[in-house]
Amino acid sequence: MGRRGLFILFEGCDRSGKTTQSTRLVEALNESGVKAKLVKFPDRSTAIGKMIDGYLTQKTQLDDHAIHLLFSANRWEAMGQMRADLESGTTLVVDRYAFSGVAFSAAKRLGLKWCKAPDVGLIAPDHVFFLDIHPDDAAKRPGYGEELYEKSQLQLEVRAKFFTIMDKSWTVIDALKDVDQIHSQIMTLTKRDLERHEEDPTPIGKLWI
Ligand code: 2DT
Repeated sequence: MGRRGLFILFEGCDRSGKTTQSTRLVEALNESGVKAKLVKFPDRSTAIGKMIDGYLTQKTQLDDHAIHLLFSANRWEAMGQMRADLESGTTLVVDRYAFSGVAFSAAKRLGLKWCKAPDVGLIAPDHVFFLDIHPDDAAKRPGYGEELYEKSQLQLEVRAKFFTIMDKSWTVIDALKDVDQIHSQIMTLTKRDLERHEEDPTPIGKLWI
């Protein structure tokens, strides 16, 4: 059997360029012959995702705990497909995951331990790229402020929470750098990861255990 795919994750505050960079990485990997697929959380297309979308676009209101659990459930419902893709050799490039879940809910004052619990056992990423932007700079980018969480004070707290939950497997990238420069840095590191995995494959990991 061939090697499993890698799980590359992009995290960061709103308008940090995650969607641009994750899309470009998938395109570049596919062009270089590495089978790769983009996955985005929340996945607003499912029944759970539609509830999340209603909340984020401020059509409905939900208790902070309830929405936290819906975000987690939205990841759990994707696990079967993600595992199948990784096992069949597809590299997954993921735009937000459980770390966003914890950072946003903890910024809303839910306890860190409580926030992490529902995501225990999810597939763990192999490498996390954190696109770091100060909320004052994010606020200058187009489209900022359209959704519920795009407020500078909350984003400041989210950013601080991300820094408390990240570990040495994360790469922090200055999101104000040139888009092409960021892309080539990420591509170089991803190729290095793929080479290491080719020489010394590791099994799919689990979150927070
Ligand atoms: P996008 O703008 O990237 O679609 O994100 N969020 C996201 C949470 O609060 N918890 C989660 O588990 C996830 C994945 C971050 C929509 C918003 O939803 C927040 C921004």
